[in-house]
Amino acid sequence: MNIKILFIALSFISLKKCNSQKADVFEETNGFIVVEAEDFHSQELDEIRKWYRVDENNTPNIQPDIDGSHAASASGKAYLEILPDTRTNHDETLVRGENFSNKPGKLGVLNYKVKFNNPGKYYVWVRCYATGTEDNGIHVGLNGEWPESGRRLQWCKSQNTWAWDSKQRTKEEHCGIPKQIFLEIPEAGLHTISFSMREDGFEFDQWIMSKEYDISDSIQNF
Ligand SMILES: [Ca+2]
Ligand SMILES: [Ca+2]
Ligand SMILES: [Ca+2]
Repeated sequence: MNIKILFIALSFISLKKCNSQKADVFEETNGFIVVEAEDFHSQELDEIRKWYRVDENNTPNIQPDIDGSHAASASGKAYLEILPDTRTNHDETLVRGENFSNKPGKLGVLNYKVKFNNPGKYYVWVRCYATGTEDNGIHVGLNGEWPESGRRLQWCKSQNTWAWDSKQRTKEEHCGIPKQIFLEIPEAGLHTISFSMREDGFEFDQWIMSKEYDISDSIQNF
């Protein structure tokens, strides 16, 4: 191989690597950060339920899964879905530790690395696509811990479309209470933000952490 061909080959390899590599560490600025769900750093506890990437060229063939791809209308034309989805409605059997986990950090844990410049309290928002009442819950945690304020994110309205929300399901209010989903970042520097399954079939497009609860001015597709 002459030098010129070698150089072209190496350029192609490095370009390809660059194109396929996602940011390993995200950075918060001005009290705000938005991250694509599909750009996670790592996944754990995925033997029973696992997050699969769905995009315009790829729909995972994991059954059961009653609905089709929603990639065309997702941010970045890609999202994650936790499959299989064995409980799509109230009449199907709830199996704790399998298709449901009210406890956070037990099934399908996604990790994201974030460099925070401004410590303090951040509200967590998630963009999800819910088709029923049994695929619309998730948990969020920080540095391997799962505080009460990160448990049971819930969507009720806006079914069958992508929707941003930040509400916590409680015994009294099944549709969730605003301003109760937040994480306290203790100090500036690198932290791990994690999400874990509450209900299988959850479709996860993006997430936001924001010091202001109202994010409507910050994003276009709110
Ligand atoms: Ca589905
Ligand atoms: Ca489900
Ligand atoms: Ca996305």
